[in-house]
Amino acid sequence: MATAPALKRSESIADSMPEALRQSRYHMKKCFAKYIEQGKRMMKLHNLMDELEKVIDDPAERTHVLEGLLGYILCTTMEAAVVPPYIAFATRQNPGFWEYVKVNANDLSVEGITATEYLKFKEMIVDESWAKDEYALEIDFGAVDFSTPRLTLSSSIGNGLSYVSKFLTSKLNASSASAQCLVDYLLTLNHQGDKLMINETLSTVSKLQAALVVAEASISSLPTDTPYQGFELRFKEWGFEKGWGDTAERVRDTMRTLSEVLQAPDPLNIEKFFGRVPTVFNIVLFSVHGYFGQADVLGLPDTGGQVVYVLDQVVAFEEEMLQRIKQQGLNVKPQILVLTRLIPDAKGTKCNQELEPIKNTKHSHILRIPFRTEKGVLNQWVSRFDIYPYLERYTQDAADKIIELMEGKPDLIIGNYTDGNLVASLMARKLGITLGTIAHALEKTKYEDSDIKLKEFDPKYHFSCQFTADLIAMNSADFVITSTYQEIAGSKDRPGQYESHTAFTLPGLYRVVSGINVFDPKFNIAAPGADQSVYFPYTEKQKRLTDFRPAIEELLFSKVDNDEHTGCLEDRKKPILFTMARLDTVKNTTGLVEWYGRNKRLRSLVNLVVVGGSFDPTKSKDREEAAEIKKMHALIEKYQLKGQIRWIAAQTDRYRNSELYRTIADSKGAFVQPALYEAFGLTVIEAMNCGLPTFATNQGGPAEIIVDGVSGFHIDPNNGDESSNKIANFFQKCREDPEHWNRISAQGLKRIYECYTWKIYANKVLNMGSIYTFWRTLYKDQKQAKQRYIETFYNLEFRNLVKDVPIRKDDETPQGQKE
Ligand code: UDP
Ligand code: LCN
Repeated sequence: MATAPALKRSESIADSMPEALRQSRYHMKKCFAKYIEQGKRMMKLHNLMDELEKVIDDPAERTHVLEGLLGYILCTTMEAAVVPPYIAFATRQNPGFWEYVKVNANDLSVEGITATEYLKFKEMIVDESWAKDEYALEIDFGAVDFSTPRLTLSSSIGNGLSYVSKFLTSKLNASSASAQCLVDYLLTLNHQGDKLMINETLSTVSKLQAALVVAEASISSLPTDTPYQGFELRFKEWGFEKGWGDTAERVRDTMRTLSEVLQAPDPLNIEKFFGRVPTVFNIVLFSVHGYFGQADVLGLPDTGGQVVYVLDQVVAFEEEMLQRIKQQGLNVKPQILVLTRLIPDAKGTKCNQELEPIKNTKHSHILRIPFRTEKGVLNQWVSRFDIYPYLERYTQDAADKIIELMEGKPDLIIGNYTDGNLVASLMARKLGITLGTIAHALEKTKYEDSDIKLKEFDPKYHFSCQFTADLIAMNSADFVITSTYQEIAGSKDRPGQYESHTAFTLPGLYRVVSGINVFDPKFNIAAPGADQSVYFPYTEKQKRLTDFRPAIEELLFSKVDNDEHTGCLEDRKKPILFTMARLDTVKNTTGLVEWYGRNKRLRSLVNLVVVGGSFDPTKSKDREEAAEIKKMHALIEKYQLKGQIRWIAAQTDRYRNSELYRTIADSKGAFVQPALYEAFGLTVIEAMNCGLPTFATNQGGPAEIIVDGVSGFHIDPNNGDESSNKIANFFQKCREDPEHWNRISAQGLKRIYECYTWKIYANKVLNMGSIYTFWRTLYKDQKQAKQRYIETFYNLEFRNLVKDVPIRKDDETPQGQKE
């Protein structure tokens, strides 16, 4: 199939399909007759291929068809809606580029159709009368979003920041009015009322340009390290305020950069200048659901990598902000608040405490605000799927408290996940502040056909609320932070999480014909890191946390079974294959155990250590976890793994965990992340930071983190034998050439230092905060129009949907947990 010819860029599927069908008309007639045989239904690529195989039983003939144009067209098909006599195909030749065609199975005639028409086909399968309703609600964000520039290449998606600098360049070059916008913008800068950069004396481009020349000349006679205070008064007379730099050298450099921008704008200077404009001093981050705390929360429902990510993010932001504030010659205390939910019934955690300082920071806090209803404060945790009825009131309560604590409005609001993003967007609108959103993982792509199966999913997951909230947040956002490219636009064969919101339908509710545009320059990839003071290489002997050694020795090798570990490792000399994750189905930990069980060669080479969950299914609060626990016990039994596997219950101490990764590295072992799908995968970078060679799923973010065969390895979670052999080959090769292990370990670390550190992340995101705050002022009118559309959608749709989500009564068993 790989040899099938690609279409030329200019050729559409609709144009080429008739020819493709003609090439093997006889087989195609049979094949399309087969497709429609079962009546209305959705088909995926593998269904289309299976049926094709049944119809063309001669392998040579089949290969001929698949290597032709038709094979290529089928390979670009993401799904097909069968409504006899038609089959409507949703095709995608490249990330972000979709085309829809319908084929009549009787005469094989082909016609290009619009997204709307395609969605109607899908609706016909589940709700014919709605599909035929001429007045069915259509959501079209594209219609109110026509003037902002767009990228055109799939390969540019996710590089928003650098394209915004380019677009700004042409905008500033094009008209003097835009340059005046920049001056007007600089005039608005202040910190708690104190002006920054310039004052009204420099109210026009020409005045500013002239003053910059004078100031630069006067500065050049000063020693480079002269503090700003040494010439502050003179500068003020000319119209300059603080914020240009802490020393003569820095001030001169910033001024020169602005002069260059005003003279002949270029993207590099624009990015550099905005990296220095003092815009962001106070940040509010929202991570509303779950147990958000600094200790004892991992493993509780809805609490995973997001908590780790947000806490590390705060430390990185604060460090970067302190450095920038100092370098710009300011004496300002930055403040960061992480807003979450206060849970009175906190199960021994600190989640019932209102304000908690964040460790390793000077000025950052967790602020917890309870969920309130007409009946008062809600005491217990609620699942993220049931959280929607509380969010509007929460936003109001949170806004009041934030303004009180910060003594004013924040400069930047960042949301996390659907609930945090919705609250963040409501608050950003209310306060008129720049908004960034982060999704970690959008729920929509996790469940097959989650749009048209709305009726099936909604009672349990309230996807109608979730998808509506996601659309509101992603369209309100000034910039979207993602961890990987695939999160936005997927890969060649798989649509991205955001991309899947471009066109979809919720039959009976609304049809989205333009939900989001992944070519919008608001999309940015800024991958997180792992805290390098915790996750450092196993070779840094003097830093090793040796106090944990006895506990880790016990954890890995003691011969007893207890609540913390079960199974034992008889041959201590073997390297250890290690995995650690929440015991969810999607993490596929049991899959790894099964691969290991089946692969004798791998078993002879290494021991297996698994961290996750607990051992008694009856004590687990989560239905999915309970099933995984049972499955794990069954696999250990089935493959007689005792003696070769150590199963350790979920661990909460990140310091001890880091030493565990390093101990595994001491054994010349490896880490495996075998998830069926992983949005990003913090454990992958934790392991790599510790110098542990890593095998990670090729489904999702880890495929981008690791360069296969260089800085680690990709494994296919859907092909266990191939994956376990790949791992076995690695260990076999390490036996023959111990340097092989060292090379992969060193390359893994190199990859991390180049691309996956919190320092890189914080620098990028703060630059976004600065540049998009200016960018949004240039498109004020359009933004306002779009905001009105969003408000209508929120009021008429979201608020109504929320009414169907039951308000939780305290002491009720929450959904998502065991009955
Ligand atoms: N983790 C942990 N103990 C466990 C399992 C996981 O401390 O028993 C941590 C792990 O070190 C990582 C986070 O939880 O920091 C999981 O993040 P990841 O992105 O891998 O997955 P998520 O749980 O967010 O889906
Ligand atoms: C949520 C996930 O599912 C993971 O893949 C991410 O690594 C984590 O959040 C942090 O972003």
